[in-house]
Amino acid sequence: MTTQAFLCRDCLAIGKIANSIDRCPTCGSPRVLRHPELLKLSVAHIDCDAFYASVEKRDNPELAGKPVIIGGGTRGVVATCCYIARQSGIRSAMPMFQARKLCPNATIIKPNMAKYVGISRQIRAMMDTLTPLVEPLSIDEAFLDLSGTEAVHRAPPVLVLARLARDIQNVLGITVSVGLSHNKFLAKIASDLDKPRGFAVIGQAETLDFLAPKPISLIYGVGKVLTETLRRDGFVTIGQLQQHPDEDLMRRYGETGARLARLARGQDVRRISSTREEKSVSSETTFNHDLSTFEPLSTELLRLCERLSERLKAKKLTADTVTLKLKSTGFRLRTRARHLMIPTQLANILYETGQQLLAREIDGTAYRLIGIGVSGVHNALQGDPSDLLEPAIARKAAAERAMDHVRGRFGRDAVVRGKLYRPKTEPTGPGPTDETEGKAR
Ligand code: TTP
Ligand code: MG
Repeated sequence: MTTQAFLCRDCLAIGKIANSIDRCPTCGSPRVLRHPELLKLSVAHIDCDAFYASVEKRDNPELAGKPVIIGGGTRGVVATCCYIARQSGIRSAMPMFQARKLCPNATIIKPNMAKYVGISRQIRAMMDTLTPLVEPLSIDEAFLDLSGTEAVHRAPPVLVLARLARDIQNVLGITVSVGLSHNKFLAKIASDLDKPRGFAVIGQAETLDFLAPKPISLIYGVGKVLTETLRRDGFVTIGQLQQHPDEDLMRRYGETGARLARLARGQDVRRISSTREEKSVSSETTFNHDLSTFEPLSTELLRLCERLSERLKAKKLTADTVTLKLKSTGFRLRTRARHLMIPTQLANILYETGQQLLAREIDGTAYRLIGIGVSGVHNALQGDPSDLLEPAIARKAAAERAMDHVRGRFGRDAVVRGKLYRPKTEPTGPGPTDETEGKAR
């Protein structure tokens, strides 16, 4: 009779169990985790289940057992929906009219961001008591590194995590799913395997076999463009990448190819870095004359994005959230933010994102100030210069770094983008430029 390490997610009993038994020997619960590496793994990803919807259901017991959609705010799309509503095919980002058609009896609730942020902070506080290495990824998910904490907790990471999931449910009334593995890439994949109220483990030994049949789009940073390029070249599953010589992947796709080769084998060296002191960096400028049309505002925006990018590069930082700030002549402030899939330090990406946000704010309002800022700032020293992951971005990154190189040697004005070129005698320029750094929240 062979035995395996087990943990009961209900009564938290831990020990060895015969392979033939699938219930907890202490409490009889079927919610038992078994895995040969269960007591060794220490990198986790935790993600709340149907986050906004779970919070609303918690706060209104009449909604239990009913389909609930959160959305219909300013953008007219679904933010999320509960798992019951998902059975009708509703998904995040779907237009509300389509969601209503799919599930006419769903209760629709407008998002209450202040409430969700409050709960997110409470979850974060609970995580912070377990390890200093908590890295939030978004409002409802975070990585935790519990390596070396066993002596403090007198319990292996798997037990600490199961207890955390149980406590979050008991104290805050919402459920989370946990992924436990040996690196970030796999922990994040694992947390999605068993949702909702899940707990999935991916060990070292099964990493290759686990990844082999999966689509390449499972690899983080592999977006639509890269998936299509790889598909045209005959790569559809991660296994096909595993089988392919690394040198050839590198020859075809450069640095991206080297990353694909490593990630296809489940190798990910990124560390979990706490962003407890989450910083924001921003640049803003006040105009001498109010501006209301896209072109001149966009020119100022480009100048600010270049400055901001310069500072991020100098400090070896990347950021995953871009915020545009506009102040009207009546001193009304508008801020619009966008989360990036791939953190960046590139002026080009900051500018593209800023322009998209700006375009929506051109409605005849006269502005006296424009600013661009980033938050979700990470150290780019170790881990990924993530802008290399997508070939389309990698090309922009290469062009921008070439420009930086020339500027580094011959001074900032050695290369001036056409849009920013201005004869020295030009009478109207921007007013003072303010650059700030501070806490994001
Ligand atoms: P997710 O974790 O992607 O989704 P979820 O928590 O609702 O569901 P799951 O169980 O699959 O994890 O996002 C967290 C929250 O972010 C989500 O509750 C609502 C918000 N959100 C949006 O507002 N728009 C979006 O397009 C997505 C994907 C999420
Ligand atoms: Mg979630």
